[in-house]
Amino acid sequence: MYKINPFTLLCAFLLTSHAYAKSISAESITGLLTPESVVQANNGDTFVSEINVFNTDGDGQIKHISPTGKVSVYARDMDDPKGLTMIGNKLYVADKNRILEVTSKNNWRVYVPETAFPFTPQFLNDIVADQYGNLYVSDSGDLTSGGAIYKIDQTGVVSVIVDRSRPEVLAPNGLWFEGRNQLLSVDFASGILYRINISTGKMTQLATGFGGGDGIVKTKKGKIYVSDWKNGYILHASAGKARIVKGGFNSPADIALSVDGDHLLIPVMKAGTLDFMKLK
Ligand SMILES: [Ca+2]
Ligand SMILES: [Ca+2]
Repeated sequence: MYKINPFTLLCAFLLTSHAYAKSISAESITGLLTPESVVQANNGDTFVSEINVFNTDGDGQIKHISPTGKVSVYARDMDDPKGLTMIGNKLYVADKNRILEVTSKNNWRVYVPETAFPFTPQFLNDIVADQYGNLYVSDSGDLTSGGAIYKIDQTGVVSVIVDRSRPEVLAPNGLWFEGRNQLLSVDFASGILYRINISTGKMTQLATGFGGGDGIVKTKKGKIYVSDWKNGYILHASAGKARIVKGGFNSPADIALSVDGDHLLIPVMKAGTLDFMKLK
């Protein structure tokens, strides 16, 4: 259920890829309400966060898309839900200034309230899990100069990995858990992709030119894809630079990898769609 875990990806591929590849992967899901993030469970269930109206509380929700493409509301009454990730069957949601835990349909609670953060969050954005059940969440701050990346341990305790005291931290957005102790992170203000050591907070620049960098995906083969929300591109990192894979998306947000590893799932925020892009 983690965004990257070779073993679960393999299991999911063996169990579900046949049915999945013949169903929703060929389509674009339309009529979504300002979709921001997407995650796919091993059984092919897909969840999309819908901000609906920005800065309007109570109108956000999570939609469920079945492996056959049937769309329904899974959890409602959220504020501006963005990043999504899963630990087991539970869904974790970065909802503006707090983290929510969805245990089943229409059943959610506040997992980490605003007051549990060392600094008041302004714009919680992406969220990822590691194999130990820790969560990592980005706060994009005012989207130009500040923000932070936090770790949330299995007991819900929040600690800082990096914050605005570092000049590189302008508006952390997309995250990807990598290896045993690293995050990939793209900054929405600078368009720079970093690798971050979770223990030390050391940031290493990997590549530049991602514009309004939003979501990150790393494939089984190690290829890194990033969405550029501001300029409508899906890009990949190559020799320190962003290279265009495909353009023309109207604000592509937090992308994910399908469980079969063959497609990018792209919430296209201003178009209100979830697009599927086959990877070569
Ligand atoms: Ca809203
Ligand atoms: Ca995002």
